[in-house]
Amino acid sequence: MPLSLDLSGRVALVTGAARGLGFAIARGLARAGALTVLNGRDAKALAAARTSIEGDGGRTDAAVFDVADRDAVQAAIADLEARHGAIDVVVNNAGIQRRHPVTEFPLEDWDAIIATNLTAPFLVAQAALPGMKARGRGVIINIASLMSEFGRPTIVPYTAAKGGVRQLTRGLATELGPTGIRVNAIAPGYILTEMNRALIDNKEFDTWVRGRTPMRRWGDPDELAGIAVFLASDAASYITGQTIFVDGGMSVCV
Ligand code: GCO
Repeated sequence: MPLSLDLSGRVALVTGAARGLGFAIARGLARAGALTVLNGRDAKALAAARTSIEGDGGRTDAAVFDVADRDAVQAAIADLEARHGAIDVVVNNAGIQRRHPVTEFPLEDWDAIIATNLTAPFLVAQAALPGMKARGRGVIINIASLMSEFGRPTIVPYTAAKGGVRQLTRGLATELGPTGIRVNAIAPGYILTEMNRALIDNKEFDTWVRGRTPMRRWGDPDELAGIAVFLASDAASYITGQTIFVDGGMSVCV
């Protein structure tokens, strides 16, 4: 079988794609030939992201919906399938982060983190699966985290959610294996994104990340695009249920 990374003819949906990891992954999938649908809740930001990717030669569409709203997800997926005939690849990237000592963590912040980081990937997968099953193929890529495996103070809900994303990936892969639908996860380490701005700007934290990471640096969002293209492609045809850490080595050293 040819080692093909070509995504021509495929339609890929990336949630939370206006900026950061989602935008970098969407651009990577478009560069590999996929018609890439960018999801977010800010139509203006999505339009700017689309212009950037199309200026790069990519083909895009946009889908404005709240990934945590089941009815909105169902309607959006139905609309995309009507417009594009199929959704071949789903990247569940949308995520939020809140940081508080666990004893002071507001329940509404817990609820928001679980809704966006864990429930939403389930909802989007559940909406996309009927079409994928009908076609006998499909790829779901969930964005997990270094925190799927490790903890750190002040981000307990995020850690719980991302631990769940790893198991969601395994559960979906197990149940869907016979259908030809593959489900994998990417676990980023410390990446230079706006979600991490407060950490990047904190000299002490920045020094800790660089010292704790074998490659002695933060990752760039574009360094997540390659693994996304690979997992979406036929080159990964026998890979499912896996979580791939893209973290400069942080997850393997003491
Ligand atoms: C934090 C960060 C991390 C990173 C990333 C690591 O507060 O420690 O937000 O959670 O964003 O998820 O994989």
